[in-house]
Amino acid sequence: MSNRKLGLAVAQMGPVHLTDSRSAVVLRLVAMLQEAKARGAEMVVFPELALTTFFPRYWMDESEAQARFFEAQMPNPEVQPLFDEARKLGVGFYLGYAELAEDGRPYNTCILVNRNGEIAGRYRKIHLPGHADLKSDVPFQHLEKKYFDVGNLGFRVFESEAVKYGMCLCNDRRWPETYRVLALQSAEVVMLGYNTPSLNIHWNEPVHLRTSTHLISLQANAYQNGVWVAAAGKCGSEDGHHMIGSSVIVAPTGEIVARTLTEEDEVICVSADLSLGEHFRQHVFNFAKHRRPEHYRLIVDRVGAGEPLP
Ligand code: CDV
Repeated sequence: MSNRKLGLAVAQMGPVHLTDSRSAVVLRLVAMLQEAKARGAEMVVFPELALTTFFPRYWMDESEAQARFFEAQMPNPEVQPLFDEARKLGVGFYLGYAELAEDGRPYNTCILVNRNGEIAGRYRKIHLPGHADLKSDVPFQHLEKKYFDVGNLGFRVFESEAVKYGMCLCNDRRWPETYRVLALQSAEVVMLGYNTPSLNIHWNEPVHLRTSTHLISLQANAYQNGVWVAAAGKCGSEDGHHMIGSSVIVAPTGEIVARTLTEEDEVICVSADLSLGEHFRQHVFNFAKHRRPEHYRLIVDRVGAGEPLP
């Protein structure tokens, strides 16, 4: 078995307020990239929609949202310093942002940038939570279904600097299908960013469960797929709207090996032994040997739960 190590960091972000400029946010990202590199990182994971506040909580016209919060080019002059620093330091990163694609379609997107500062992979969020209509009886909205199209690139694995990376975004982390599709492409590390409000506007969920279900999803899926999972949150109170922290790096054992302590900008970093994932994939989760896809048909044939099979 190989003994391959990856310096893997998660750069959690504290709040980004409505009045914060992109340039100010990028300065924070650059500072965390530098700290991560000094602590041995080769890959740094930033949150979902890292450049702006979590704007799907606000109702506005799509055209206004796109003008204020979306990027039509990546990199663009405001974000370029992050790409430049990555190349200078020789460190890669994952970054979530709102993308206005060339054809004008809006996506909740993340990119993989390699150690040369080049975009080496792109993912557009598939599991979009929330609603598209205005809810008048809740303290805030969750309008991802209004502002974003469902991602059209699938779950893909990108090999960069000899590491196989899978990417997803926030709500995707709660769906086992996400990780399994990536693991079937031999992903070694799954990277994700998230913005998870501490209050659930859809049903009355105790606040502690928000963190508990976040961690359960990451830990179970890391273990069941033999992958490292690196999850970066944007957290704390954005203009009075609180989001959970608890950004983590999870080993293929399902154990949390690093976890943030604060709800502010904070870097955690580990030396991730990629051979640990190989161990699980060759034994208990040896897919080629043990999977029985002929008995999993319903997973792709049905969307919602229905009647028992005849
Ligand atoms: N940004 C997200 O996708 N947030 C969801 C919330 C709505 C539950 C999440 O799964 O954390």
